[in-house]
Amino acid sequence: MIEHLNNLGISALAEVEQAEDLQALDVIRVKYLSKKGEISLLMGKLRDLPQEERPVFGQKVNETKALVEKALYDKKEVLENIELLKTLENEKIDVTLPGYQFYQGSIHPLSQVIEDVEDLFVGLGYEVAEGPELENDHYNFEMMNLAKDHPARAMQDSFYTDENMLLRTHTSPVQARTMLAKKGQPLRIICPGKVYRRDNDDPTHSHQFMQMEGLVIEKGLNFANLKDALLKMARHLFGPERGIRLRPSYFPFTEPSVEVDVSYIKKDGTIGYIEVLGAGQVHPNVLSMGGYDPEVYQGFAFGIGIERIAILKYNIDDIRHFYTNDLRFLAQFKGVGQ
Ligand code: FA5
Repeated sequence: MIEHLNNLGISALAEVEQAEDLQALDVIRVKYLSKKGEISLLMGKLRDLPQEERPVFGQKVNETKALVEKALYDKKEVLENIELLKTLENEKIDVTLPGYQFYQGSIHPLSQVIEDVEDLFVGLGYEVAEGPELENDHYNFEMMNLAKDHPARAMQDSFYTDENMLLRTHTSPVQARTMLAKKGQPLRIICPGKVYRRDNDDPTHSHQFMQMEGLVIEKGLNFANLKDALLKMARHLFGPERGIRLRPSYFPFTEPSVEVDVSYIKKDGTIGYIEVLGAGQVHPNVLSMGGYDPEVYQGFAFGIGIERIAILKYNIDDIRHFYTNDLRFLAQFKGVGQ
């Protein structure tokens, strides 16, 4: 029996020695040391031995078990190290390979125009003001000298949510809100934001577009101050070579009123003009409703169509390109004005 035990020990150690991976090692452990393993089973044979031989044999079995366990433990450590090295080798990072390319976004062309115009006017002492897009009829029309039944309301077909609330048709209601907030103090503001009209979409019109309102109220302002501000803006945006045309126009909230067109080269090479803003001297009624005495204060105001500016600046043939978020279109504005 002792000899059989010795043989088992020898073959177990030899198998451990030859094992090539952790799986093979586990098979050996089960074969010899598990409950039904060959060495463990020898313990069950103790009772077949004479009484006096049992302690010696029992001790021998335990010693053999311990030897095999130790060999398994040592070999496991060796194999684990080999596997770790293999993994490290396989996952080695080649720092010389080119890195992943990250797509770099760009500022939307409309935001670029807004930032550009804001920069100019903030430099001229204007503050940036904002107002809600869902606006009260009172601010959008009435405070702008457009009473409920005023025919000029038809110039701005509107989206009403109920009798009094509508999506603002222009940024002009921010004029009224700011005048009331300033409580008769002189002011210079610009107000960028989205506006909405029931216009049919075409290459130069959209039902949702962006405007930037400007309003200055001070003592002693006249039409020349308005013209000066508009020319500064046109030259800042388009350079001295672009032509500007001021056309007499009509808005209920300004008197006199003008529309400003900027020149562009048409596809056939001739010069065309595109309307980019409406402007004028603030109507005395609007000043009074806003809390200013028209005998003391004068004002001028303008409302710029941001898309129209971007169309001219970047030579875009259809306003709808700005809203479709086609990356091929937007990627062209990377680095422009940034
Ligand atoms: C107004 O909205 C006036 N509130 C502007 C104003 C402000 C005048 C202060 C006087 C004093 P108008 O409807 O013309 O005016 O629009 C102003 C600009 O918005 C136009 O010149 C044009 O550039 C742009 N615009 C108007 N409708 C559309 C549209 N459907 N799509 C894109 N841009 C438009």
